[in-house]
Amino acid sequence: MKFKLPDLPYDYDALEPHIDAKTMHVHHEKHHQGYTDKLNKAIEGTELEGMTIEKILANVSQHSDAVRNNGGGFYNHSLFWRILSPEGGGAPDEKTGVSKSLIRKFGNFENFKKDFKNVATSRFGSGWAWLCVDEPTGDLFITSTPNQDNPLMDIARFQGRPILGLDVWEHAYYLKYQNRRADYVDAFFNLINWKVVNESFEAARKIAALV
Ligand code: MN3
Repeated sequence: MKFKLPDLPYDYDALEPHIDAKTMHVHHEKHHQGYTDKLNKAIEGTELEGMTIEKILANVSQHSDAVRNNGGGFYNHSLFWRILSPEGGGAPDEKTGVSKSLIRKFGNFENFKKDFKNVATSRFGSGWAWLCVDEPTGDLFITSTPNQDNPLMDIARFQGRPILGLDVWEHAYYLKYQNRRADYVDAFFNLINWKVVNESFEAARKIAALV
């Protein structure tokens, strides 16, 4: 059983003008496909074959750099495509759990955006910004990771279950935004599918056995 590149849940040009079609093609068909293929190659014939990606990442300190980098790349991009939508943006429905939890943690939605943007723009070099559910408290927190690491990994400084992630590698924005990462982060806020993020939030809370 091999890992498979997931289809995008929308067309390549659907996120225009915020993320351009050319970037989406290269990012999905070249970068994400590359991580997927290299992950499959790295686990071929090992005890990791057939294991879930979450389980592999949870013990990633015991595996090779190829598994860490490509397993992270496979997981991170799979999450990233799902939380974007051409109908996304704005704030989450106030009645949803994720909205209530965001407001409890950050005071209001604008404060959350400010903190997330700050973390995303200050990550040096390549990496990701995350909104995560802490296990076992169930609280939300923002963090960032270098390269293709993520908070599910046992080597992450701050561990939790990611429910929202932003790719801040230059390959994610350079064609359209060049060095203007902050503008790309602003554009990202117009695309967030809060319905999907809330579903992940509720699932993470269940995993933490808090509901
Ligand atoms: Mn990427």
